[in-house]
Amino acid sequence: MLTKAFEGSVDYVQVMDENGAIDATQFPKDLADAKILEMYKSMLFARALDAKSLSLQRQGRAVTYAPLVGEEATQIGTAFAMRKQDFFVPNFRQHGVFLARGFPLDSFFVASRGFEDGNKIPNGFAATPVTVPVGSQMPHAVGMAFAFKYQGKDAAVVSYVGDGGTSEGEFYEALNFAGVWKVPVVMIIENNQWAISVPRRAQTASQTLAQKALAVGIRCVQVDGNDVVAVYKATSEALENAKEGPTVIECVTYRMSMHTTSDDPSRYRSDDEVAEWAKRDPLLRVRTYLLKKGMWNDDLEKQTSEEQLKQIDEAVDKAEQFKPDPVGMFKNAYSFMPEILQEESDDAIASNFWQ
Ligand SMILES: Cc1ncc(C[n+]2csc(CCOP(=O)(O)OP(=O)(O)O)c2C)c(N)n1
Ligand SMILES: [Mg+2]
Repeated sequence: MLTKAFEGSVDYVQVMDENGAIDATQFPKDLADAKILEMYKSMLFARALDAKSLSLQRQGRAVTYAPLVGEEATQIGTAFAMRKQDFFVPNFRQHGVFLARGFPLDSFFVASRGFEDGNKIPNGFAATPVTVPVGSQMPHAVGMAFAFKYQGKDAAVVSYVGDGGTSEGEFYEALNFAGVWKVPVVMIIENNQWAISVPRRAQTASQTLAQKALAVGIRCVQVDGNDVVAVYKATSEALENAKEGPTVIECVTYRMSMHTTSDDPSRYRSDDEVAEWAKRDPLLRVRTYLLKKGMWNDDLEKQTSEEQLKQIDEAVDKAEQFKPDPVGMFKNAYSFMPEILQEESDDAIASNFWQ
């Protein structure tokens, strides 16, 4: 006897194409154009913030920076779908999500200067801090979602992982646990095609990254990650369903810039590839859509950009006036102060090293 032990497939969803045209069969019923306009402004803001951060780093006014340009639809679409009570678990590239959820802009720039004080999550802001060890945030996200379920909370966890991150053991462990316990977690795979210099095709032989969820009984979908409407739709649906269990959403997008400011992508990828993806710019299609609807024009774009830049510049000024605790660097590694670190800290204070 031969029967099928398992059969599965993964849907791909695009609602707004590269030309701003809508597939009416996929358009979310509750999504007003006013919200698409807000998302567009938020995407513009994320891009402006990105350009400013890069410029500050190049001037020696900020530490290493991981650009988000190209990934605005994935970040803003997911951020707008989240409810206030939902918990956001980032890796290190979701500056757009932080800002769209109301993280203080001046704190963002304090962190950019390399001071831990800026990474402090304000009271009531439902997020963990930036996480650099790839994949390590995933078990935390699933553990938190387990706690929410146990406590009967009406909240979900929305966690982010890169295409490279989906090869980590912690990703699979988290995925398996989430499936078994049916916890309220939405895992966003921000597939930007590159893990530093390792391309997506060399990362895994899996046809999609989303399908990794099928092996552990989790619903999954792949969306055009440069289509903010598709991303918003998939995330909203996953959150509505979170009480029933987890969802994995693979957002297919592209890292238009370098991995971080320490990287030079021209050494490992072609200009043609970048140019090809530039045609699928996530902002361009929303702009076209809003122009056609008569909800946007060049004057509004100029005015909005000026206002956003002013807001960003004011935050940078404030952040540059921030005086960090000079021995702060000794304080955040342990929950207690080991003797040897205390000695180093005392020596540092005695020698006034920062003056
Ligand atoms: C456990 C671990 N291994 C290696 C690194 C170095 N590293 C930092 S980011 C990165 C690639 C991550 O790629 P991906 O998950 O696709 O996220 P992206 O940077 O593209 O957003 C690597 C290897 C790290 N931070 N942590
Ligand atoms: Mg990547």
